[in-house]
Amino acid sequence: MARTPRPNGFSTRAIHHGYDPHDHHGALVPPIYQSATFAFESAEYGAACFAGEEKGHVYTRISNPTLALLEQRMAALEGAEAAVAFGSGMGAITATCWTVLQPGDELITDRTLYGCTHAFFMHALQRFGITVTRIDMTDPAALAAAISARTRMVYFETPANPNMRLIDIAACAGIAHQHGALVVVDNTYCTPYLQQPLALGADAVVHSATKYLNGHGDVTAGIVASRAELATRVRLEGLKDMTGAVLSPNDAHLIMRGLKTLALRMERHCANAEAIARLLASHPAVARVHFPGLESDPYHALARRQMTRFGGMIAFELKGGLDAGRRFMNSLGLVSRAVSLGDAESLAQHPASMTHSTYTPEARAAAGISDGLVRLSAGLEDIDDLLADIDHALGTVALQAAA
Ligand code: 3LM
Repeated sequence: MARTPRPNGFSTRAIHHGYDPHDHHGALVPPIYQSATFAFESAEYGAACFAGEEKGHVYTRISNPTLALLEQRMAALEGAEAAVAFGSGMGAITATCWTVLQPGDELITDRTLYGCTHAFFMHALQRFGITVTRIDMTDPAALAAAISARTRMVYFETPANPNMRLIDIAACAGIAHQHGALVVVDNTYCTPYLQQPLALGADAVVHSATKYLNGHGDVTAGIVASRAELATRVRLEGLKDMTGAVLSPNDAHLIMRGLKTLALRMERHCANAEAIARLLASHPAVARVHFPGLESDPYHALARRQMTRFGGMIAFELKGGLDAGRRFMNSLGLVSRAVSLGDAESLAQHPASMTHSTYTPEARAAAGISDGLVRLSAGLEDIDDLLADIDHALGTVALQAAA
């Protein structure tokens, strides 16, 4: 009896998908095609490639075999037909928006977004005649009330950077599709290991691959994953002509190296974050912890529905506000004071003066990003060392408050 083909699991896809060493002299690790251009067998073949009649590689800003393998793997992990790689997450986000949106269109987004995405929407898209409407999308009824025939795109992060608001992907996608709008979800915080927005109804997923996907803090990169027709448009318009934000083949190789351990790393990031969140929640110096893994968190039930674990990111407020937050950060020894996230090293930063300083103070307040908020990316270190460092820094804050 013939064996029914069983789809490969997540890590098997992350390690093997799209590559057979025997097609490449037995090289176990895919070769890096570090070439900007590709020689044509004949003038006719080159012309046919340009006309789209042949599928050969022409120039790395359009396609490259090393980038193509990363793209196939990311599509396989996100459950997409296709993916496109970029030189940064902002490259992926801007290329998607420039490809899809036109003057007169409306984009609806949540109030909380990564600072540079917010700046791009408010300062660039609006300048080119696109209306950006910011709502509280944690309530799908607010989307239902705001959306209209002019709405071309609904865009959100979940969990949102930096304050861990969660948005119901299936509910918002359902509303958006009734009005013919495209749903784009930034899946950077979760990676496809924890959350699969396309399976929940999103049309496109964008990533800063700089973060967990690479996981080692040594590359900037971005990914868009979607159905093939949209990905081709994003490649030929947003990437090739509008942003030119191409990824280098060497960096694509590093992302693929990171993907091999993505599942293992995410489990450890999640476990470390859960332990840190519990320490923070029980400490007298802490006013509020934003982490969906805590049963008391307002997004706990939604996280259980649409994520497989709660992720590696935490935000929290200290009772002493901004001053206490600064003192906490300056008292850390093992945890680095740095922006970015998803690295092996644990990182702490202050959104109001760093990643989200692109907001006006009023917009930050409306998004619930208080001046005292501290963001922590739980790394892969030994949990006892992390807890000791964080507990020591919290103790410094508590001592100062008592003095
Ligand atoms: C940060 N974030 O520290 P790149 N989407 C999300 C992100 O968090 C980011 C991007 C897109 C941070 C970077 S701040 C100066 C450092 C949810 C980046 C953009 O272009 O690869 O950085 O991705 O929160």
